[in-house]
Amino acid sequence: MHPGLDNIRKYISAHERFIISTHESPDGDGLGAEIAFRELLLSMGKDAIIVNSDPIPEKFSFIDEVGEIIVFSEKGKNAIDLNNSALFVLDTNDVSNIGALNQYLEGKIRGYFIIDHHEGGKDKYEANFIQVEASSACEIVYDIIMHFEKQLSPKSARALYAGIVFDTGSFRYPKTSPKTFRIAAHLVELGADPFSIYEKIYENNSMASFELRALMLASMEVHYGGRLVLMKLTPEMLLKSGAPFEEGEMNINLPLTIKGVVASILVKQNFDGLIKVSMRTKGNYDVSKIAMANGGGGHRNAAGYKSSLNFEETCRKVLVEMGDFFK
Ligand SMILES: [Mn+2]
Repeated sequence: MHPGLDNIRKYISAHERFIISTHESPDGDGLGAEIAFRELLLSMGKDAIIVNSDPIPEKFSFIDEVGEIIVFSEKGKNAIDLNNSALFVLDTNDVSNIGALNQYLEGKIRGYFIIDHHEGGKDKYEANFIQVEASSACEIVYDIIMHFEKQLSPKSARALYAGIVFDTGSFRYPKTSPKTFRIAAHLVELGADPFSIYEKIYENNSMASFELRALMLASMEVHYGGRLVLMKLTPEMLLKSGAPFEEGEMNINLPLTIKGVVASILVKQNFDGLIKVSMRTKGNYDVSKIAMANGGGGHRNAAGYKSSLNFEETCRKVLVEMGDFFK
């Protein structure tokens, strides 16, 4: 049995009223986990509300079927009962990642408990429920619900399935395990429809986001014998396409689908003028070191930093920095 199960049992029995939250820019996994987890707490006779600092991105709005997720704001504040409330943090191991809500709750609540599957923050493993082998926070929440022998409604089954599909890239990413498929099978039995959820997540792009993608692909430069691709995302492209910056950022993963490409660089600028570099690699190319040397951060295969140079200088500099990998 995972020690997190005992931790969570104690935490739930010590409190009556809970606030559930997830990281800023919430994704399918965090949102799906919140919906099913709230149902669990309610079924145990507890009071529980979901409050996020950021609104639900349009593409994930289908997960909140009955509109139970509160967005933190002046209005949202009134819905939060701070008396004896305790916080659950889902899909991030750092409470500050839940955004403005965290600052508001600081010093006012009884404590927080993390349910997460990200690496790092090892000091938190003992007191929370952190399982880095899990494909998703939804997988952990499923385990918790089964452990307490509670029912999963079709609504929660759909929410958890959507989260797992999103966080595993449709059952492709490395943490997808036989267990992930067993859980998915059970969720389908309970009411999740794989085709309809796939359509909602992957066949729901706006025309504007496609136009932005076309502009970004047209900016593509191939370097180091086809091993590295650099793309640009500029305010001009955002204006021309009408798509939001966040949708452009996601295109960084596209070049890694090209045979032989092991590194994708995106130099990006939003309307605020700030220039940022994002780096993604496959295999043993540690870009976190380049990010840290420039005052940024990240992981071995995904990292970034803010640049103080102009746009073109930033592109040249990161190419030189990446060049060390391809000597
Ligand atoms: Mn996740």
